[in-house]
Amino acid sequence: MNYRKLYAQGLLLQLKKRATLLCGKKNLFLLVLLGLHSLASSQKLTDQIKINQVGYYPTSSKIAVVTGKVAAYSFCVVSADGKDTLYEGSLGNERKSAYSSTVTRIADFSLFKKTGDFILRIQGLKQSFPFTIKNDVYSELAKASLKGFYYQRSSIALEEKYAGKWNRGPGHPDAVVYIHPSAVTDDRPAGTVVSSPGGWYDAGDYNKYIVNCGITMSTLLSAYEDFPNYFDSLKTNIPESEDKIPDILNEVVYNLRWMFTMQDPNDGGVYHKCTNADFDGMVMPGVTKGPRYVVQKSTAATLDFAAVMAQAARIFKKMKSQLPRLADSCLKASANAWYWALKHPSVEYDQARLNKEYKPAINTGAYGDKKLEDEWTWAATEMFVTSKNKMYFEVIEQNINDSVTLPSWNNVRMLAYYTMLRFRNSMPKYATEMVQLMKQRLLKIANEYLGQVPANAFATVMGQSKKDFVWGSNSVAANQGILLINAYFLSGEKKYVSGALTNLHYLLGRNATGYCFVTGFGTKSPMHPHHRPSIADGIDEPIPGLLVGGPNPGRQDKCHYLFSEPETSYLDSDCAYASNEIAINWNAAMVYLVNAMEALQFELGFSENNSSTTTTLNK
Ligand code: 9MR
Repeated sequence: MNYRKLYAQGLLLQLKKRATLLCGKKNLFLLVLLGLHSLASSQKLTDQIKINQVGYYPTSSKIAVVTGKVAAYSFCVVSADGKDTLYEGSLGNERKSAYSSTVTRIADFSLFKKTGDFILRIQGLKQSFPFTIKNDVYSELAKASLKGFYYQRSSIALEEKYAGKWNRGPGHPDAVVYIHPSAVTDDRPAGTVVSSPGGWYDAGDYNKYIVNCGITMSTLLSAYEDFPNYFDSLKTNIPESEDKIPDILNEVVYNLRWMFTMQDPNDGGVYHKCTNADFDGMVMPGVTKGPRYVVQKSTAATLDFAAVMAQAARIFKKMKSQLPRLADSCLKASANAWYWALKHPSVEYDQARLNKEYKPAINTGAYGDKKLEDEWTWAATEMFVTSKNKMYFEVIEQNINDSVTLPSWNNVRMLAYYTMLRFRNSMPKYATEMVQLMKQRLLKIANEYLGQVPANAFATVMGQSKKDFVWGSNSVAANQGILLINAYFLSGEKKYVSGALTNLHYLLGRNATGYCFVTGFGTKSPMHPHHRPSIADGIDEPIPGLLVGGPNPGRQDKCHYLFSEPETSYLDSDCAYASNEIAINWNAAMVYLVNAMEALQFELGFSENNSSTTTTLNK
């Protein structure tokens, strides 16, 4: 989608429909008064009306947020051709946003249930970006976010029939990977060569990191465990789409097979990452041919690996005819990793320290983590649920009093909660108390989120705390949504999914920047993500389906930002890796959130089977 082109198209379209001023009503008196000049300028699009640029389900809540001072008291929903005003509503009172100087007024058109393509109009402003109301409104986005992982595949060529105009050659075959001096053992001395092909590139860079695969794989596998029927029929046009395995799992297997190569078969320990010494330049995969290394094993990587393998084992156990040995291999790899971790309970990957000791220095992403209690709990949980072995339960119990918060790549305790609670009805008696405790804690967080929505200037769960605006803040929004969906599983209460939906709306445009944060979707969408293939492929549009990092007042990239407040410190420039990179862990959270909505829309009454005939309430 080309932002500028759409603006121009909007202008043209609207010039044709010039008898449609003031919320689209044919008002001849006003037409005469305003004349052509003001007509043209008033008909362009504005991002001052923050709207979900993809759209809304017919019977779900529908909110847009107007930012800046506006004199009007009302707003209108108008047909996309500008002809018909279909709904009029009042703007809410002015609110002051907590983490920027933005002032907002809410336009709530939840009662408008007609399906089709629409715009919003507010007197004195240009018109909003267009949006759609229909069943399955996020279905393309849901598929594209998963397809985003296909575009991240390393080592293989992306063929045109799957990748369209973003087809490309292979890159980083990783058939020859050196054991970095930091990783040398007796069995694998200096100069040893191993093979570590496949897997996904982590982000805008071309390296592959085990720790970040932890939360990423878990989020995708959990999406499958939570919505198996939905995902069983979801196709994303990838090379494996014709096989008998759901595409989400086909995609997961592509990375899982790489993860196996990262385990040292001699001792079960897992290398922290497979990497260049330095980040590649802004070139296509395959252009650089520098040496690749696996670096020191770490306890965090090994425990994350153990957790993922244990979760994968119980899922692939049910697919023995399609993937005969995979589940057994996962289980074995998981146990071997666990035993390595027991012998090496706190080996940190401290890149700065290693660089003082070993050459070449490694300067790619560190994903260093000092606090490992959460990794222990998570690995033990996945292994407990898969094996039912009480030994793992006892490890979970050891840290049960530690606090639990929203998950991120280095904070994985909540992933353990999701898994324990998913299987709460098949737990042994001795786990009852623990399950209750986990349930209470998760619901407490969910209730706090919901409690603060009314006070939020954008009426979202996202942005209630300044801490939400970290590097990768958009994944905070998506992960809050996932937590709320888990609260729904526990309680059966729709309000939690409605809360999650506020954050999907945030990600798709109802936020202080006015951006729809997924490439290829919305009118005002990132065009210049910090993503090497998108920069180097010579194609104007970035690779689609990728969630950018989002506002991050830290601005560690030192690029020239136009705005610096927490909610607005986002820059659509390929320089801006601190707010405009893409990453597999962020995309996985998007995959979960948007696909969960598609899976739940009818059960929750956000969509109805006959909603296309629903008429509006006030017209
Ligand atoms: O997502 C990571 C973020 O939490 C850290 O603050 C940041 C700096 O260490 O690194 C981010 O991860 C990057 C990784 O190190 C390398 N690949 C790109 C990742 C996304 O920016």
